[in-house]
Order: sequence, then structure tokens, then C-alpha cells
Amino acid sequence: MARHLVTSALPYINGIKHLGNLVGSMLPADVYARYMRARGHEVLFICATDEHGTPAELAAAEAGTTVAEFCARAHDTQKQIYDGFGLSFDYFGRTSSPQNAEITQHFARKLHEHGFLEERSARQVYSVADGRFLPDRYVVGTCPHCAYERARGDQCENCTRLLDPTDLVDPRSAISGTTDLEVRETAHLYFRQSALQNEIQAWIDAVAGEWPHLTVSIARKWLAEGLHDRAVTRDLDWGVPVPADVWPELAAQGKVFYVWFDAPLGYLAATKEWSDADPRRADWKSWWFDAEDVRYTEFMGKDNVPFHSVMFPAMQLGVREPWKMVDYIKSFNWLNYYGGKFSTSQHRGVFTDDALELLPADYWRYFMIANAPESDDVSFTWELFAGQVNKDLADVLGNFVNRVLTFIAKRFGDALPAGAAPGDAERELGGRLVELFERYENHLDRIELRKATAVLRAMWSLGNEYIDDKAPWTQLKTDPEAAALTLRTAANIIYLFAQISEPLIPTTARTLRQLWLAPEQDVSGICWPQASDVAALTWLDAGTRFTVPPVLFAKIPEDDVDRWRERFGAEDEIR
Ligand code: B3M
Ligand code: ZN
Repeated sequence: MARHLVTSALPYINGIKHLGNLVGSMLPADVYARYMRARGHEVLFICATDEHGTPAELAAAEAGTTVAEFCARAHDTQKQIYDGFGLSFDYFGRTSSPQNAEITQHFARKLHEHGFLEERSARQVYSVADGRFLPDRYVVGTCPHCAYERARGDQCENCTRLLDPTDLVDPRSAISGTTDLEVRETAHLYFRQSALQNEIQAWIDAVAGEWPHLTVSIARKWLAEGLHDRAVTRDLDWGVPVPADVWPELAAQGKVFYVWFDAPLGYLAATKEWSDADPRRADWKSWWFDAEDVRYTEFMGKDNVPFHSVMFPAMQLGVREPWKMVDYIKSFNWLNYYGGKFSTSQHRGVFTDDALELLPADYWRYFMIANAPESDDVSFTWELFAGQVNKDLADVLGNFVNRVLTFIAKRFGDALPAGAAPGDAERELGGRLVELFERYENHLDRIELRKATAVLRAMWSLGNEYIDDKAPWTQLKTDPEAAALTLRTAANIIYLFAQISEPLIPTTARTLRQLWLAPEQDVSGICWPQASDVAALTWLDAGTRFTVPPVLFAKIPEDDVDRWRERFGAEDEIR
């Protein structure tokens, strides 16, 4: 079996993430990791909080705590929420870890050794009052293009033009408000990724053939624009320090690495955190260094593709060491809210903590994967969400399970009846389920999540169609043997759903696996079926004892939809 390394883009430490962050990286990565485990592969699923950079410092200043305290608390808050969504990371690390500092400094030393990291001087805004150089986002002022008075040093959010802080009119410090600023010469480390352009181009040509169109088009666009050398150090207190043994002056000035220089190395570092946490675990480098037996798949939003398809691979090539490079990048468009962007500041949209307060994770997991923004942006509306929950989860899957098991319990007791031997109807049903099951596996292998969910839903519907056609409640009157066969077959269909639904709705799948087992028996194992088993539908013999579960999915009533539209904002609020 192959070894699968799966990483999700690292959520920034500041703020509770909204559903768009979840569906654009962490959740699909979890579905894929669960599926690969269920198929018997060795899987390592890694993520972490992305803790450096100005957002963390600015958020901590606002919260009135140190950055370290802020990040420690925010990491735990996010981890708790992701546990609530059933995200089965093998490790959820932190880019502020000592492991990440060690690996980032190693990469910097090696890039320097091979001539891809060099010191250059740059003109930068210096705050006399604060006694420090200010990073781009720490300078605000009037945009020279549109006169917007709160333009940031890196970009004007009004006219979206990219800016240099020295362009701003009446600049002032975003931290202290002081206008006692000067432009001074300072030195930074530049990553000479332009010198790696050809090697990156050759690598992309070699691997991007199988990548989804969205990923390839973004990567090629960036390459076509030509790779520019970029400053990869900043004047911040919070970040991976520049190693003093190589760059003593820069270290003395307190320079740290740019967040996007250390963040992708956070994947390697979180793996080291994972192996450091338990001596029984494989050495982290067996997943990352000279790891030809590993297939590496990354999940991210489309805005992260350039860093993951160009800058991070360029770093891995530039150190001239055999680090595992990504084999497949699955990227996503945006999940919008009634056509507009989710907004933390205007608190518009559904945030992960709110979502779990309203409904169990599986409701959200199913809806988000069924509507994953794979080829286009998708707009969340409460109406669409309630419609699919009520139909697919409550009416199709939930109703099928409950009516079958309730009827068996009522008519035959708590053990599956024997009944007649399977006939043409069961053979035909098995054939149709196998055809769908093989399409389901194929879509999951190719990480085509909407298509996979549509096929799974079709399998759930087939269960209802079989029962409706056979109508065991009518069969019972004239041919109880036939009725018993129908019901035992239906119970085996539920058993099938309990295995194959696990990647999407793990809590419900676990409930369905528990039905056939004594309470003390372990339900964590998934028996992913072979096509021949699906055709036969005979996992559960007559006499198998079972319990009837509570209603699996409660329908969402109209007035909840109205209330939630009100509470979370809806289209009439979109400005
Ligand atoms: N922290 C997520 C974002 O851009 C960013 C991903 C880092 S993955 C190394 O929203
Ligand atoms: Zn502007």
C-alpha cells in the first residue's frame, strides 16, 4: 500500500474561521485522508496554525496580550473547533514551534550556501518615535491614486492597487499613530527565485499534467509573469529569527523571516512535532526526505496556489536536498454568502463556532462537500442548506435507515430475519450498487468531491427505491419469506452505507456501524467493501442482532431558516 502525506493550508491564527476556510482546504483534506485510510493506505494528515506575520501581532495588540499568549490561546480555540468538525489530523501543529524555527533556519542557510538568498538594501519607512522599521502593513496613509485615507502600506483596499509604504501621502504608524516617520535604507534577505525559474518550469511541466485545471492555470500564469526575487525578511518582533551565525547584523536588527517563507515549512515542522511527541512514531524525515514511496497531496484555496506551486517548490529545489515535493495540488474557489464575501469584521456569514452551535458537524460536512467550490465559486444560502439537509440527509438516508429497522424490530424482533434466498431483484440491485460504488471510488481517488457525493446520494436513493418497489409491508401479508429477504437485504444496504459514508459523515457512519455491534465492541474500524461484497449484500446473516437508532437527521424548519438569515445576515444586507 502507498504512503499518503496529506496537508491542508494552514489557517491563520487570528480569528475564528468561517465555513469558506473549512470547505476550501481542511474539510476536503479530511475527506480524502479518511478515504485513503479506509482503503488501507498509510496516511499522515498534517495541519497547523499559521502564527507569524502582521495579522498575529496586530490581533494580539488589539486583544491587549503578548503575541505568544494570543497565539497559544487562539491555537487551542481553533483546534477545539476542528475537533468538533471531526477533522482527523494526525497532528495539528503551530508554525511558532521550535521545530519550525529550526527547519526554517536550515532552509535559509542552505539557500544562502547555494547562492539563492542574498542581502540587499531597501528603502523602508522608519518610525523615529517607535525606534523601529515598520513592515508594509504597519504603515497607513492616504492612497496616492484614489485619496482613500486608510490605505495600508501594501495595498489600498479601496482601489485595490498594490502600494509601497513610501508611496503613501501623510503616512502614519498603524500601531502607535505617530507621523514621526522617515524613509531610511535598511537591508533584507532576498530569495533569488528568478534564478530558479527554469527549474521550476521544468518541475511544473513534469508534475502539473495531472493537476486540476484551476491549479495549473494559476501556476502557469505566475510563471509566465516571470519570477521576481522577493524580500523574505521583515522587521517584526514575532517570527523565525534570521540566524546570527550567517547574518549577524540582520539578526542584531531583529529581522525575522517573512511569514510565507516559514509557513509552508510548517508542514515539515508539524510532522516533526508529531514524531517528537511520541518515540513510537516513524521519524518525520521518512515522510519528507528522500521519501520516494510517499505520494504528497496538498489542499488549499486558490489564492494560496502561487506560494505552493512556485515559491515553496523553489525553496525546496534551491536547498539542493531531496525534500518531498508536492505530487498533487487540489485547490478551491470561494464559498460566498448570498453572493457576497464572508466578513469577519461585518460578521456576515457562518463561522465555524456558530455552525457547531446550531447543528452537528455531519450536517455541515455533507452540505459543504456536496457543494464544494471545485470549479466555480459557490454561494451559501440558508434555503439551499436546509433544502439539501432535509432532502438528502433526513428524507433519503435517515428515513431509509429508520423505516427499515423500525419495521424489522416491530415485525421480527431485534434480530435480522432469514427469509428466502436472494433472487433477480437482489441481483439487479447488487449490480446497480456495484456500478455506482465503483464510480464513487473513482471520484474519491481523483478527489472529485461533488461528483463523489452525488453518487453516494444516488446509492442512498437506491435503497429507498428497492424498499418502495418490494414493499415488505405488503409482502408480509402473503409471503413473509419474501418480506424477510427484502428486509435483510435492506439491512445489508445500511451496513454498506455505514462503511462507505465514513469519509463524508463520520459520526453518522459510526452510529450505523454501532447498530450491529454490542455496545462494548469497537466501531472505529471501517470494512471498506470489495465490489463483489457490494453485489452480494450478504455481510449480515440472519439472526444478527441490531438496535434501532434515534432519528439520524432532524429536518430544519422554515422558521429556523428565517431566524438564521436574520442572525447571520442575508442578501438584503449585502452592500
Ligand atoms: N495561512 C492561509 C490563507 O492564506 C495561509 C495558508 C498558509 S499554508 C502554508 O488564508
Ligand atoms: Zn486607492
